[in-house]
Amino acid sequence: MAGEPQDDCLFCKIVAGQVPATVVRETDTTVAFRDINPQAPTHVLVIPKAHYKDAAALAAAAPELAADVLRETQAVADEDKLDSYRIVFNTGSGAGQTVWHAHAHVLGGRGLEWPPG
Ligand code: IU
Repeated sequence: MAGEPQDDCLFCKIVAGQVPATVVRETDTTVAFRDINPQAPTHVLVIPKAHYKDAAALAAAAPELAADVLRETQAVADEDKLDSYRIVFNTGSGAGQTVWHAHAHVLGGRGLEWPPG
């Protein structure tokens, strides 16, 4: 069922505390943790605790929760004192999505080029 934890989902396991992560923020509905393969000095993933396969599914099924995730990206940027930063939701394998639990990448702390690769 939409939103329910999935046994085979790494990020559901992080939410459950079954897989370690460097958590930087947690709310009732979200967790933010540092990416294990950082692409910038700040590279934090913000995820909803509930399982949705990507940002589109999250926004369609639970828009309030999508707003929680977006609000937390701002809080992460504030904590790392970022004036400029990028929020990325890779959606679909062609866009580089590899983990099928919606997540926002918060990237900052260095210059970021446009367009992205
Ligand atoms: P993507 O947008 O689905 O490609 O992002 C998945 C991210 O999850 C990617 O940047 C990985 O480095 C990151 N990640 C992680 O932080 N911890 C893990 O145990 C695994 C992946 I597997």
